[in-house]
Amino acid sequence: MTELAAVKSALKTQAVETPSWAYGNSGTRFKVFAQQGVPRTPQEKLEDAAKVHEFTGVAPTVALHIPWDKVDDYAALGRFAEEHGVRLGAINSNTFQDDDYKLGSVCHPDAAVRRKAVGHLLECVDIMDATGSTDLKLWFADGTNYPGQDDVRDRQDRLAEALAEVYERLGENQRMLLEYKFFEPAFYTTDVPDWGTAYAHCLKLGPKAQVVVDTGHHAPGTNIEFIVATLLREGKLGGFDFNSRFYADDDLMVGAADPFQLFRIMYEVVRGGGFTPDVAFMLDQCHNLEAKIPAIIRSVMNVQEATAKALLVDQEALAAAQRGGDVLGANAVLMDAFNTDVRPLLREVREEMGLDPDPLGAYSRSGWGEKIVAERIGGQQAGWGA
Ligand code: LRH
Ligand code: MN
Ligand code: MN
Repeated sequence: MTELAAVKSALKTQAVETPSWAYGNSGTRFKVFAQQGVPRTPQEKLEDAAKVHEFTGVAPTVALHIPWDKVDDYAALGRFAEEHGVRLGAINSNTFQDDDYKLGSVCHPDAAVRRKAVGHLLECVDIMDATGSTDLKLWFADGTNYPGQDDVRDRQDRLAEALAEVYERLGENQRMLLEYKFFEPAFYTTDVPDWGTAYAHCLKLGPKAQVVVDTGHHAPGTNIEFIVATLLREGKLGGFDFNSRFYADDDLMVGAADPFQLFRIMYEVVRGGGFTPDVAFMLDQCHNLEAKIPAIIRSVMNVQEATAKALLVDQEALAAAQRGGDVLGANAVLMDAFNTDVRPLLREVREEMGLDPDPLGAYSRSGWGEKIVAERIGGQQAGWGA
């Protein structure tokens, strides 16, 4: 039988990192529907993130995206975060919004453009030094649109060279998380399209290079939990960018499209011993229609629910059924956990943490939503859909 106290204490130590860009206005290439009260500065994004942490108790860090969150003094921004009860988390690089990067960044055929891109990545490590962030999250939009456009093998060499230079610059307690995505904005080849390519680069680089799984970055039908299990077995799972998708990289609230998939992923995390600070649970979402802070609170709760269910799997009973070749029995053990209503358990966990058992209700009653609408005029764009 699963020990309930152990499940509860694991849930209390879970940490979900929220992304600064999810607090700003975002949209699609068709339209950004601006919302009232959204942050105008990185500091205001941190204030909102602090509210998510205040009401959930499990969102203590905030990921930054550079240059979307550009400030003069990153150490001061880190102090600002701490004064508000949160810390700065992963530094996300951006080598995809500059005109120079039309044909790629670190894989660009022109060495001068590659230099510029690597310069940005090194600057991100400087920012990590100032903020105390341990993770550099790299996602490259690099790729090609047409067969023959560039040499795909040479592009891999350029990528490896750039990554090696950044890897060398990493400090003792810093690591790089390499994110893959199968397409978009490139439509023919993408230079880091899948976990295998990311894994091969990370393996060559060394222990400080890890793969990050963005749940929205796979072809439909991909068995993401298998990738998670494999990366954990190899000691190469650095973390997640959680979101959900119906079609492509939709960046919808995690657990909204397929809570069963999220449960299966979390089960492999638990099974593979990945429930440690070495595996970062980050959100990477955009809230184009829905109110942002409540959507992020909801997302954190969705991660908690999937985690609670994964922790409730009776692993002994499962192993026994598996050993005995009891296909239906084994499946039933897993489904029993998935079908458990864990909301009462999570309410208890929150009460034991000194929180309101209903984070969304508590946020709504706090008046923060009305306050920011009244005080913040002319909110900032997240960076997407600009
Ligand atoms: C790319 C991505 C990557 C970026 C973020 C804003 O699609 O998932 O993580 O940094 O979106
Ligand atoms: Mn991502
Ligand atoms: Mn994405």
